[in-house]
Amino acid sequence: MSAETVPQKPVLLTGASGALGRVLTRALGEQGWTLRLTDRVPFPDPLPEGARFQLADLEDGPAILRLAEGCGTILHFGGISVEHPFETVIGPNIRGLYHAYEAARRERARMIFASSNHAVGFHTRSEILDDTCSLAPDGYYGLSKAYGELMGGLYRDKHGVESVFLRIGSCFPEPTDARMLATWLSFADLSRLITRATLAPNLGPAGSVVIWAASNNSRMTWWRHDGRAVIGWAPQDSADSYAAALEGKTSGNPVVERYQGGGFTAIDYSRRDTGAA
Ligand code: NAI
Ligand code: 15L
Repeated sequence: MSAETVPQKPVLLTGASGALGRVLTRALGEQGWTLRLTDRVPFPDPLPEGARFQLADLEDGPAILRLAEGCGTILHFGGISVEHPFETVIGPNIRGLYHAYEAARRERARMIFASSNHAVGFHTRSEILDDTCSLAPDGYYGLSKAYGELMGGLYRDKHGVESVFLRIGSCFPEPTDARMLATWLSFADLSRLITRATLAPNLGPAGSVVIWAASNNSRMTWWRHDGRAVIGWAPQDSADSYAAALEGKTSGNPVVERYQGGGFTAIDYSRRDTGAA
């Protein structure tokens, strides 16, 4: 196996038993990668050759440090993945994130952080965002992702830890509503993205990049300019072929339709209007 397709050191994947963790385990396993998988629930699939799984809670700092020993990359996909009350989010997504960054610092590993479009979800759909746009979380979940990107900045500036911040749109087998005609990321594009983010020899002078992680959807007019050229990634799939079936599939809720974050923005929404002009 050539050094250009397989990382030299093992790769730690948190959230391995989740939807995207399973997709990545299969794809990266097929590429011959040495994977250390972890989650707080058992891994439900057969393990690929070169992979080993260990149950651990992200809130158990020493366990995460042990799991990361010798790893060159941490794919941090574990945690609460949709909107929940603050008290539910804080342990896995804030304390757990801190443990993952401490492990990256100790190992001098690159962090590939599954951030989310919900870190910027309260930007309106008429805005075009660059990777330098202001954070605008649309709930406690999005806030935890924004915090993760800020924590990555701290660990870069203070400790030299490299980070790839993936602002993932909607990564599912296929798009299922009109919003996803913009935000959809195919599983194959995700796997190629993780491959490039891991194997890129460096992340440029800044030491971190933001990626708008969506496929090549012609309706993706909200996001532009990111670090994809630095890591050598270009999405190959597109939601466009689903347009005829999904174009009319909207929510009917003016708040949901106004903002990029869609349904998450309307959860526990208590303004009396539909948002800032
Ligand atoms: P998922 O909910 O299927 O997987 C998350 C995994 O994290 C689960 O297996 C869960 O058991 C594990 N986990 C939760 N708390 C934990 C803890 N305290 N300790 C150890 N493991 C814990 O979510 P999915 O869809 O696979 O997403 C993966 C990552 O990508 C998440 O961080 C999510 O926020 C992010 N993301 C996903 C998007 C998508 O469209 N699927 C979009 C944007 C971001
Ligand atoms: C996310 O961050 C979630 O993890 C995922 O379940 C979807 O809700 C996605 O965003 C989205 O915005 O479609």
